[in-house]
Amino acid sequence: MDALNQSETAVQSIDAVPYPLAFNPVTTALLLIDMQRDFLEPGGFGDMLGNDVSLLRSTIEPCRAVLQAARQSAITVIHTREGHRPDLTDAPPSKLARGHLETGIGDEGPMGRVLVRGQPGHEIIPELSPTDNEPVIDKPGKGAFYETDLHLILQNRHIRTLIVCGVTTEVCVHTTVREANDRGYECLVLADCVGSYFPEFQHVALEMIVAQGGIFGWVSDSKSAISALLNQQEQRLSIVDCT
Ligand code: TIU
Repeated sequence: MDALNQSETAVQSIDAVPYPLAFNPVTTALLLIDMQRDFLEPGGFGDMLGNDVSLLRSTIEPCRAVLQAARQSAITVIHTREGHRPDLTDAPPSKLARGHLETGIGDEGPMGRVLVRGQPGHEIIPELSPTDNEPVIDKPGKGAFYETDLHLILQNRHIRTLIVCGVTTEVCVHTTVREANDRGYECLVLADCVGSYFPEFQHVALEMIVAQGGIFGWVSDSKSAISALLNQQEQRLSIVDCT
């Protein structure tokens, strides 16, 4: 049975707001957005923008648990990283200039050159290191679809549903969810797996996703997602046992 035929038959449900989301593990991917040292560790880009990075670190453990469940249930896992070529030719001058930062994008910081590919700060945090079979999308913008091959990869895998985790909620997570929504994907954002430097933005950004009957998608949490992923995995295994 191919992926598309299976998608018509193996639908599961996950508790979510504004209503349960039907999903098929075969056509579902976990998308981990920008869980990089530059955003989550002291001395990175987030820190240099004047933010308290500890506000994002509460997402690490729930993300790790969801990642483990996704791997166990064999759904597609994709990571993204925001950053630029070492010569910064893919960074808009407006982005480089913004903020009048003392140490900005491309400058030398405590974790190497800020938001530059190949530098220590650009790496995904060790707690969530990708495995060799998990694509890593390097993106120059806030949205994961902008000037990347994410859409192509998702189309080739027949992905329809995205379970979205990462940072920051109102910046790269929101931009990506909006891009995905316009491309026809169903997005489920896990509230405890996305983080903002601004608690009030975290709250409002999640409200914005589910307003008007789910204008951009669904919001749930790590516990519900893990339970749904592992439940479907158990069901699939029991079907295999019976054959
Ligand atoms: N500054 C901020 O909140 N976020 C970013 O610059 N990038 C991401 O959100 N990944």
